[in-house]
Amino acid sequence: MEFPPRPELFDFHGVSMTHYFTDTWERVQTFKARPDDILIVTYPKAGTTWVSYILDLLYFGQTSPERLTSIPIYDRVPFLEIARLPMHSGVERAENLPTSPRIIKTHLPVQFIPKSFWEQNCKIVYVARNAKDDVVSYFHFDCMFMIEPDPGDWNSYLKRFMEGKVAFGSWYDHVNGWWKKKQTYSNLHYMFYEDMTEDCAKELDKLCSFLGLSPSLEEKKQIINEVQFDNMKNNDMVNCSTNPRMNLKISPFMRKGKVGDWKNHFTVAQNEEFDEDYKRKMKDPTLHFRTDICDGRGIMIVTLRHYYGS
Ligand code: PPS
Repeated sequence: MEFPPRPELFDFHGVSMTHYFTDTWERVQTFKARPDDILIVTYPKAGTTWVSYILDLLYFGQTSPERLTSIPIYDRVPFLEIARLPMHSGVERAENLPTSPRIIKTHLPVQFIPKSFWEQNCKIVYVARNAKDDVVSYFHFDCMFMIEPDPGDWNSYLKRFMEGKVAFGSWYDHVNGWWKKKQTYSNLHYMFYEDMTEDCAKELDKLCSFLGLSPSLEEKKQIINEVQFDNMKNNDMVNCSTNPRMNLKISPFMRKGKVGDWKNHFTVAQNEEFDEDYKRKMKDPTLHFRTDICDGRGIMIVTLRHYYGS
């Protein structure tokens, strides 16, 4: 398949963007949110698809199970600011969602969120992932996704990530901006990829309590099973195998799904430089990220204990 040329990054109101995310800007900004809309917000590669699938299952898994096998997750949970003409834009897809609630995804930094979401006091779920694993995941993604700017080699990519010269700008500004918003906007649930990996059941409970949902124990077990990495990787409706712009031979969308994979990519020198820079940018002691957690066996035991007792 012939892929179109990769887009250029440009400065858009202080944030690096490509035209794919700004072409429908007016329509994004004037989007009419409804009070029961739920917005999933992430910096790219933080676990958007994982949480999108969980929310979709929570709301529609029991009532419309046929959705799960017939509609790809990116159509069930549209990406608000994407514009890949002549296809329907993210805004159009969101507007045409037949569901209630509508679950919508965005990667926008907090200052770019359409004002109707605030006016309608919509529930917002923010997912954050530690910067080191995020940049590794983003690098592999940019290598294989032809609508992303050319990533170049790993070393230059890492530098550009630190400078915020990737689509959606600075990871540091994004996670901090949303963390700060949480202090004044109570309908915001801020969650971490690492916590999900460590104890998905606990995070699911917290999410349900935020959303005001009380699924049965059986339903929760089903969801936990359904959203396990291997099950999602083998599920064509969520693993992006239906997306023609992704060259999955270069890297799968569901790549490793691990905390700590950065250790396989960062050299000692890169790690030292990254840590120095990180300390300068991440001054808020209340926002803490983990770049390591216990191993997979530990995780499974934690999850099983949560449901079955020790
Ligand atoms: S995107 O393109 O921004 O929407 O990507 P996003 O979905 O945010 O992030 C993709 C990364 O999340 C991993 N992932 C998971 N990890 C663990 N468990 C589950 N169930 C899961 N689902 C998605 C996915 O593998 C990507 O991370 P990497 O590190 O590249 O594997």
